[in-house]
Amino acid sequence: MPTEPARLEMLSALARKVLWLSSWTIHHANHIRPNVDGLKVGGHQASSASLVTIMSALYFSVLRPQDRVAVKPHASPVFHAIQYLFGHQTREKLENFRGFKGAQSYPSRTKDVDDVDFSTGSVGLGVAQTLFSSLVQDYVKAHGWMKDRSEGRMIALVGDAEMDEGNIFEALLEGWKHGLRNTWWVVDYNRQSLDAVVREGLWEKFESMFRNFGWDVVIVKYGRLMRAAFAEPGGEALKRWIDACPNQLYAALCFQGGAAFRKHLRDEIGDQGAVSQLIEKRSDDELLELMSNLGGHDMASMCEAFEAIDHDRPVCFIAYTIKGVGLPFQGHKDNHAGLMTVAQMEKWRVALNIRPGHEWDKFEGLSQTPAALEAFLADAPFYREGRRRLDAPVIEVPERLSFTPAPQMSTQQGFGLVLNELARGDSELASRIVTASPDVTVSTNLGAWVNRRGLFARAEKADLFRSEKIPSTFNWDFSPKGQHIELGIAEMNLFILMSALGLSHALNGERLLPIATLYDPFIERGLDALNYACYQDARFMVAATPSGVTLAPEGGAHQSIATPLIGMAQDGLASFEPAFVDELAVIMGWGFQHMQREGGEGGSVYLRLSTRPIDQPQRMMTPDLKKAITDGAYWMRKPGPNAEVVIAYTGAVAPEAIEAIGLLGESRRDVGLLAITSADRLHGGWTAARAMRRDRRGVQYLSHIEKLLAPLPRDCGIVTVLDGHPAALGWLGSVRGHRMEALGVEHFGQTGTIDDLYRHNGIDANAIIDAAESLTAGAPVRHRKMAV
Ligand SMILES: Cc1ncc(C[n+]2csc(CCOP(=O)(O)OP(=O)(O)O)c2C)c(N)n1
Ligand SMILES: [Mg+2]
Repeated sequence: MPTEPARLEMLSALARKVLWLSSWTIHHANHIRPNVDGLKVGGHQASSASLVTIMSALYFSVLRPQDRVAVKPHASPVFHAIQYLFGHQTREKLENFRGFKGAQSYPSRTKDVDDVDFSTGSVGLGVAQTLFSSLVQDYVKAHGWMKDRSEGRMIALVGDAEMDEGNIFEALLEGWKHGLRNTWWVVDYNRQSLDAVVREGLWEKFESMFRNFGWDVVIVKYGRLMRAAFAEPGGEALKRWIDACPNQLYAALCFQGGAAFRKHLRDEIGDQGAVSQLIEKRSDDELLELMSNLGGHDMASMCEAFEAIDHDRPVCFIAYTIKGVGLPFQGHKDNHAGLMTVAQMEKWRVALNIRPGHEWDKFEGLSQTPAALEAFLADAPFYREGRRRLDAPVIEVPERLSFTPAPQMSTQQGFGLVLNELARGDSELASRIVTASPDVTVSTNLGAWVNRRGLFARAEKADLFRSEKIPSTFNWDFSPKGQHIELGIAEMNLFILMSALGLSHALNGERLLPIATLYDPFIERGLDALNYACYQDARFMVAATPSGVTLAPEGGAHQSIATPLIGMAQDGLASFEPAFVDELAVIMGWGFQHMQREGGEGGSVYLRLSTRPIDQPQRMMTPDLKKAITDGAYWMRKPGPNAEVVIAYTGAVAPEAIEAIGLLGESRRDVGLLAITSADRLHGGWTAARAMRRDRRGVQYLSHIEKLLAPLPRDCGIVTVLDGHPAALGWLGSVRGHRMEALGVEHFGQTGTIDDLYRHNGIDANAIIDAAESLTAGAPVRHRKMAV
């Protein structure tokens, strides 16, 4: 049903207001707010303008409360202006756009106050997030948790140059495999990127690609004025000219205006009677209005396109637009950072009937009455049900996660065992866990969990090997009740899926506890997506294994060095590298709670695990030990009062550290062994304690690591060792001013046995002893064996 004229009129008026308010926001930040550092706020005005009509159509009319939207980063001022009209954004924050605690440059779930569904900023990621959020909605529905909620459409407003990002294509493929539904991508086809004009004919490539993946493609090229003109005598010739006009020329003519269009049309179409008349009967202004009436700027065409969708298949709308439309630099190829001058803004203000001093007034200059506009906004379906951000109760985590112990185990094995125990039980926790892996399910030890809990698909699909009775260790049955989502190899998809699953409590009102497994080095492949997921406060657990050079013969190229530093530096991610499985079980239990803590208190969890089987300690897990493990460290062997040296180790090198301690004990006094389960938590605790002491003078708060190191004599040396970059523990000496040597791995790529590689990289027992000797006086220490 076409939107009725009165409604269109209202929507167009609001869109005009949105264009003004978003432009004024940027103008204010550049010309009115005192700007001490002289930096201009570019990159928004032109980019925002092209989406004004489309976003106004969506937010003021088409969207339903259950829909979720990812807005192209540079359309942030448009989003904030729309929210301002709805009363969800404050003038104060708009006046402080891009300032400290002001409205954010790119829509931010965590930093903005105005109901952002998905953060954007790093182009491509928000787009893919909508796709995965739709799969998550299907997951929630298939598990019977949708209750009476309707299915929402996951909508991305996409820049055409944003489509260059490879992760979008990776997501498309994955979406197709999972029978994607309820996803709309609206491509702002302004044929401009940041630097340049987009290649000719790109829309044809998009069209065939999307259709290939089963999407509906809707091309919204011509606005109503254009369509009416095409119906006039000579209109066909005009349409042919428009269709044949190269992107760059069309953009340039939009910038130059009606007279330039007229000249080109005359020169290129020539005198052809009807079409010449069609052109000549319009003034320059009218001609420009006609030629810039592309589909994406025409309220009726956009509403029509959106409202015509009567199915749940994914849809790609390709909406033709002009970058900077309606602004003096529309179409100019340099307009990305373009800003209107004070004089241009002033002229426009007058044209819009906005009185000086009333620039922020919501309805200033519009011909409709404020009451009518208010009523229209209050009636917008999107906010009819009030608050759109949902929540879900905390899922209880058992006091202790159990596993079947063995004298020798690797942490990777332990991870599989803990999950297997959970899978065997019937806890609420286990029912809310969703696992996913990029084609490394079995090789990261998720097999037992998947065998018990099954793979997820909307439709049942039996494991043919099983039904054919061919022996196989793994049961690969798919069903709507399955709890493992099998992904292709693309790690970007893994982390964007984590981002979507990890926001389910806020988006679907149903909490999921997602766990991703992958090989540790490939964290780097998905790093921007991981960072993005953390930035929007999605909650998940990553088990990365194998890691380091400890994976030894498996492949030099797969050895990870930087990941301990990534784990420390990544905001919103608590990182752990336990050596023993009892530690891992404690950390996982803590992790499931951490994933559910509110706001800044909680976050996601990264477990850097190993395939190296090592002797497991036989010990009681006391509450103190538990706490120390999750705080990041404990004394495996307490140093005596006259300690000359202590060894601090992390992860799989525990046997080397233990061996070195034994040999050192023969000639060095009171040596201690510090087990570090989380360099990240230790360092974070230390930073927080310093900040607390600085902010509240007199408070004698000590962090965990300060307390642990406090008893060490001043001249005691510290040797740190891990299978990763030495800098991860290299800060330990500065906690209390101890001399130290940091051992770790700085080069990768060599295969060999663990012994070969530990020796080669200087993280074996001998290297630890050498380092301890260099920090202490005394007789030479007996080495493990002579280096060969
Ligand atoms: C991953 C990433 N790389 C680079 C950028 C910088 N950047 C911001 S917008 C943009 C291009 C914008 O082109 P398009 O998507 O067509 O949007 P438009 O400005 O035309 O609306 C670039 C390169 C970014 N935000 N994210
Ligand atoms: Mg563009």
